[in-house]
Order: sequence, then structure tokens, then C-alpha cells
Amino acid sequence: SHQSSNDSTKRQRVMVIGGDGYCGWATALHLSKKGYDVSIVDSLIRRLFDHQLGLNSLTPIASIHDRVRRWKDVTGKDIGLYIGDICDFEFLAEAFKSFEPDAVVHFGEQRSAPYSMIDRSRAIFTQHNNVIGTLNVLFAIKEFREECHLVKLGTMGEYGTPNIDIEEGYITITHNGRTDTLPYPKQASSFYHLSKVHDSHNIAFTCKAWGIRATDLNQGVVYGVRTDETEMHEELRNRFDYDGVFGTALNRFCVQAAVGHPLTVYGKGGQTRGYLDIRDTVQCVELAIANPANPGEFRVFNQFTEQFSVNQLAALVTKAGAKLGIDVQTTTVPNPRVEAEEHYYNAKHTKLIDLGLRPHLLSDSLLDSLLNFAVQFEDRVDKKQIMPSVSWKKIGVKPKTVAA
Ligand code: NAD
Ligand code: USQ
Repeated sequence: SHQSSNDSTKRQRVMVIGGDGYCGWATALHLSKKGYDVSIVDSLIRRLFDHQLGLNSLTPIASIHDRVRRWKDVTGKDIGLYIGDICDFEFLAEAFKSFEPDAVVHFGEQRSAPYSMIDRSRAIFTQHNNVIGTLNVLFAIKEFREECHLVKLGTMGEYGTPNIDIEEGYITITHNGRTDTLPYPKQASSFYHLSKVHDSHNIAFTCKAWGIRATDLNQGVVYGVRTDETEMHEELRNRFDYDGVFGTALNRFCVQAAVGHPLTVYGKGGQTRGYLDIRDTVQCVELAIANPANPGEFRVFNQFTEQFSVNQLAALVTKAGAKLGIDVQTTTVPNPRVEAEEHYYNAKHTKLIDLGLRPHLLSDSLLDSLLNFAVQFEDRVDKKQIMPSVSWKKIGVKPKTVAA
């Protein structure tokens, strides 16, 4: 193969769990391109969620097998494939023993807040899938690869929206004359976001108890679709979610603008979050792997580059639309979620910058190209999937076949 000239004994082996998903696929390709020996672990359950709810990616995406074959054709590089559920410990143990990872990047969770709030069974599924899957990864590291660095995707939503600055993982508090550095308080507001809090606690405990080395990447909302590697062939193209369950704020607004749907601002629109370009997701993960945590260390990075409120995003997309001759309207949708709509927000995010992150900030040109990208696929948009259909308050125990 093209790699025979490399010293394969020196190449770092990285297992990308959730490598068929939005962040995971882009990251797997990026790491492979950079010379890491990459294997993807994925149950493909995300593709099943789409079938079950009647949703689809804006972009047509190739099967994982075709994706990996195409990558080999285009670059000469192999990406290993382990199809299975990490909640099945026997499967995960076999993948660990056969691949022997030096680092595990764990993206493999149910990641939609609305999905976790559809009904009781989805709430339970989300916490079971995420919490047990992560526990299995921790046990696999302890049992088979003690030195392996866990790079775990957390979320900025673990912190909620406190009325003080958000620190990176820890806060130093003086109380009754004594001082300690403690985990930053967690106030998540969906069963999904809470699953990440539970994961963080389990990881922190096993770092202390077993000496595991871990980095929790508290990522903000990701936007964009193209990375250098996914651009190399249409079969390498990434997924792009725009629906009310899996679509995220800025990506949704670009698709809404492209098809002439008013931008769906939930409630007052003052909800502020950290955001980052998917090209920075792959860069951050690489930086975390290249600079591993020490044994026993539970490191937390806030992984985002800029803060925006929903109203600010709507204004930016409206302006970008005008440049393309699209008259973008905005509508206020009664908020289906329970969250603060006007609040203080100032979250630190310096640790990845200190490691060398060079952010792709949200620019006019990026927004133009994202809008153009959405316009290119506008025929594939199912407008019925745009309005939110999951209510935080209406969740009940009755199973729902469709989100509506
Ligand atoms: P995604 O749904 O596109 O991908 C997740 C992948 O994990 C899917 O391919 C799915 O099949 C797989 N998976 C889920 N459960 C699994 C299991 N038990 N065993 C094996 N594979 C499993 O999600 P994404 O947007 O790529 O997000 C990836 C990670 O990043 C998630 O942990 C998410 O919480 C986190 N994150 C995402 C965003 C964002 O804006 N997309 C922001 C912050 C954090
Ligand atoms: N929002 C709107 N209109 C929309 C969509 C969203 O006003 O059409 C609002 C939401 O009410 C919320 C904010 O925008 O206040 C962000 O919502 P989102 O759906 O873009 O993001 P969220 O549910 O928080 O989840 C996404 C990913 C999740 C990740 C998280 C990072 O799906 O996996 O963990 O972003 S963070 O928000 O930092 O916790």
C-alpha cells in the first residue's frame, strides 16, 4: 500500500467511535490524512434514527463501506471498520484487542436534545446508550489498554447558563475561609445534555480511581459541512442535518433561508451558546490527541470559538441572504424547550488556543458558501421536517412513532 514507506510501528493508532456521524466522519478522515492509523467504530444507529423518524441528511451520503473504500482509492490510506454497538462489551473488547488503540476519540452517542425529549423510551435510550457506552469504553481502557488516552466529546450545555463566567471544567471557590478547586457546577437542560454530565462524572472518577488519562471536550454547537478531506470526492461528503430533531441552529437557518422558510427563532432568541466551524472540531481533536492528558488526569477543554445568540445568528443569515438576492424572513416560534431566553453568558475557551488552535471564525464568506451549499441541495429539503415538533413539557410515557 501507499503506507508501506511509513514505519507502521510508530504511527499512533486512533479509534474513532461514532466515526460514521457528522463530527466523527470529518475527524476520521482528517486524522487519517495526518498520518494517524485510524479505525472507525460505529453501530450505524444514527442512520436508523433517520429512517425511524422519516428524516434525511440534506446531502446524500454514501454507505460507510463505500466511504472507506473511496478514501482508500483517493488517498491510498486504510481506515479500519468495526461495526457494532459499544454498549455490547464483548464487541468493544474485541475491537480493543484487535486494534490496540493509543487514543480513543468517543463521538458515539445519541446527541440530539429534542430526540431525548420525544418520549420516555427515547429519554431512557439516550441515557442508557450514552452512559453505558462510555462506561464500557472506560472498562475497555482499564482492562486492555491502560495507557490509552480517552478523548471524549462532552458539551458546553453541561454548564447551562449560570449568571457568572463559565470556566473550563473547574472553578476555585473560597467558602467559610477555606479554598478548593472544584468541578464547575453542571445545570444541563435536556435528558441528552444530562447524559453528558453523568459521563463526565464517571470519567472523572475513573481517572482518580484507576489512573485513566482523559480529556473531556465540552464542545459548542458545530456548523458547516465541508472539510478539506470530505471535499475530495462526493462519496466522502458529510451529512448535514436541518430537521427539527437533529438539525442545529446555524445549519438549520442556512437551509431555511435557502428554501424560503422563515428562520425559526425559538422564544425571545436571546439564547446564547458557543459555536465552532467543523474544520475546528477536527483541529481541536487532533490537538487533544497530540498533547495527551497525564495518567490520572481529567482534563476539560471548552471547545468553541465564538458566542452568538439565536437572534444574532438570524441577523447574520438575513444579511448573507440579501447578498445572494434572497429575502430572508424570521418568525418567532413558541419555545418548545425549557431554557433561559435572556441571560448572561461568558464562557472561557483558552486552553485549545494555548495548544495552537487557529480558529476559522464565522465570516461573511463562510456564510455565503454555506448558504450556496444549501441552495445546491434545496430540492432534497423536506419542508415538513423544519418546524420543531418535540416539546420539553409534553414529554410523556406513551411511545411516539413520529416526533409530531
Ligand atoms: P451524529 O449523530 O452525527 O454521530 C454520532 C455517531 O455515533 C453516529 O454515527 C451513531 O451511529 C454513532 N453511535 C451512537 N451510539 C452508538 C453506540 N452505542 N455504539 C456505536 N456507535 C454509536 O452526531 P455528531 O453531531 O457527529 O456528534 C458527535 C459527538 O459530538 C456527540 O457525542 C455529540 O454529543 C458531540 N457534540 C456534537 C455537536 C454538534 O453540534 N453536532 C456539538 C457538541 C458536541
Ligand atoms: N434554536 C432556535 N431555533 C432553532 C434551533 C435551535 O432558536 O431552529 C435554539 C435552541 O432553543 C437553543 C439553541 O438554539 O437555545 C441551540 O440549539 P441547537 O439545537 O442548535 O443545539 P443543542 O440542542 O444545544 O444541541 C447541539 C447538538 C448537541 C451538542 C450541543 C452543544 O445537537 O449534540 O451537545 O449542540 S451545546 O449547545 O453547546 O450544548
